[in-house]
Amino acid sequence: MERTFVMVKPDGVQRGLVAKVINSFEQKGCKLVALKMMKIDRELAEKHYGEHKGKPFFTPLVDYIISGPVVAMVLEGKDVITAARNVMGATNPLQAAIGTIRGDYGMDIGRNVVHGSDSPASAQREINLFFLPEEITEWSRTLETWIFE
Ligand code: DAT
Ligand code: MG
Repeated sequence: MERTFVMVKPDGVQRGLVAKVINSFEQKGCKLVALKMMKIDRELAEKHYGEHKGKPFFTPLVDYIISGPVVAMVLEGKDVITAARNVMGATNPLQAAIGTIRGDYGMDIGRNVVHGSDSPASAQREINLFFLPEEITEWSRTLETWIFE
């Protein structure tokens, strides 16, 4: 079973979209195994977005992600990284399909409501950055055989 790191960004929290965002992943079939509200400090933000260091949007991106509380979570499931990215939609909400989180709730690439890991390597890295092993709850979902063959 794969895991991914997902986060409701500060705009999503400020706009009262936390429950809607979590619901989008739950109704898709992703299993929630960790969840917390937190404020990200600049050091963590710069590590999290390290791959974008040097790009013109890096500093505004870091300023935005530390501008208010976020809700961080770990989701589990077969191919959950791809599934969660599909639930989120394209990076730019203007290009994101209606029916996706970014497509339904966003207007601007710099305020795109939600983050999700883009590969197994980044999922592992981001989960370790945001969660201690004991903050992840292992549990078996009785519904599992109705979601995965
Ligand atoms: P994603 O969040 O879909 O994984 P990414 O990793 O390429 O996208 O970029 C991280 C965030 O940075 C993205 O959610 C929004 C912002 N961003 C990306 N490209 C941008 C651009 N060209 N201009 C402004 N912000 C951008
Ligand atoms: Mg990314």
